[in-house]
Amino acid sequence: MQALAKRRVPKMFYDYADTGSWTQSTYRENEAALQRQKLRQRVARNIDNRSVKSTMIGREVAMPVALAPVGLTGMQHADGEILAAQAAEEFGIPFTLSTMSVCSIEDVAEHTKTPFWFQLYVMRDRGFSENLMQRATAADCSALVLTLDLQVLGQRHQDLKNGLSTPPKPKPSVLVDLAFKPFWCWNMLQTKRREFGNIHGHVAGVDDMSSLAEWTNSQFDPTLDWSSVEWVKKHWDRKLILKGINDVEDAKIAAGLGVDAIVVSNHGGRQLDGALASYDVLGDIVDAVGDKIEVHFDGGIRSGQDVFRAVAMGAHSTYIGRAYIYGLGAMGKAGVTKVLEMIHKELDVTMGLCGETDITNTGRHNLVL
Ligand code: HOC
Repeated sequence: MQALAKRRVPKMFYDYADTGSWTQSTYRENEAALQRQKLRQRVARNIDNRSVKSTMIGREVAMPVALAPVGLTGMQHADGEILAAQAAEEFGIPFTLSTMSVCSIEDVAEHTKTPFWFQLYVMRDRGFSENLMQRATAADCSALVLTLDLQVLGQRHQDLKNGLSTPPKPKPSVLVDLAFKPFWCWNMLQTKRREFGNIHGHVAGVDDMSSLAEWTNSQFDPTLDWSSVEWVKKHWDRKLILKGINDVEDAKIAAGLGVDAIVVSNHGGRQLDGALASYDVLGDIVDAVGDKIEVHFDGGIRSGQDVFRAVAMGAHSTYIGRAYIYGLGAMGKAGVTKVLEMIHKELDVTMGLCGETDITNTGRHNLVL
């Protein structure tokens, strides 16, 4: 899927999803840390009738996996957010729409039946963020995923090289590249959605790609602090998940704020390069707050084995980002479904070969520690 997505999606957008910040060490470590974790093989146990069904903040899920919020998903494939949301809905797992999506909250709500989750950035313009929460409420979103680790944008060298800057500075090579991406171009020609749908038309004077990008970049709020979570709670009365916790002390503070879950995450290695791989801090965070709050995990998952590793380490459930983005870029909705089927199968077989029949009963006894 990754190879096919790379062939089909314009380099500028493929690279946007598939790179990290600065030297990309944390981006690479996220995957490597999971790979290092060895599993305990157990034999001669009856592993008939296996189940990987679980729950996430009270919602039943076909497996402990949700689709993570990913900015500009609609540039990997036309209408990408709608297609991914539909694939998740049919599979029975949650979809999270990014504030920085191409399709708007309303677009996704119109094309799905199951309530999805909405990821919020607290912007300098608090009125705008408040309005986003009202729109998410009106669209029946059942949970808000509040991202805490992007008060300023990590420097992504590859985006700058590709001209994906604010404002965008596309190079002539972008046009040459497009000539080799007919599948992507053809699909893009069929849709009108090519801008930040949650922002476009909702902010005065922000009406083209350049002003959109510039406004957006100026809006990430460096003053965001723990009191911002209290502010969000005043405007959002449904489930609340805090994303971007990569430190035990932060996890303890977050767990004391009366939210429903935290997501151990370093933003896929896109923010603080040099930060610990999410998996390397997961166990300590689970030990510190796992009895008080659901601990979710994001960062480096590329297979069902990785989902198993994270759940066995103590994560209640996981998120995939790039893994489904590859499927989307490669084959649209069918590609996302295919990725979910692969992960489900890998998770089921891995669990069985570790001697377990129920994902909710797995734990550190399944890991070589
Ligand atoms: C100027 C737009 O979560 C990412 C996204 C958010 C960044 C949007 C930048 O790429 O990590």
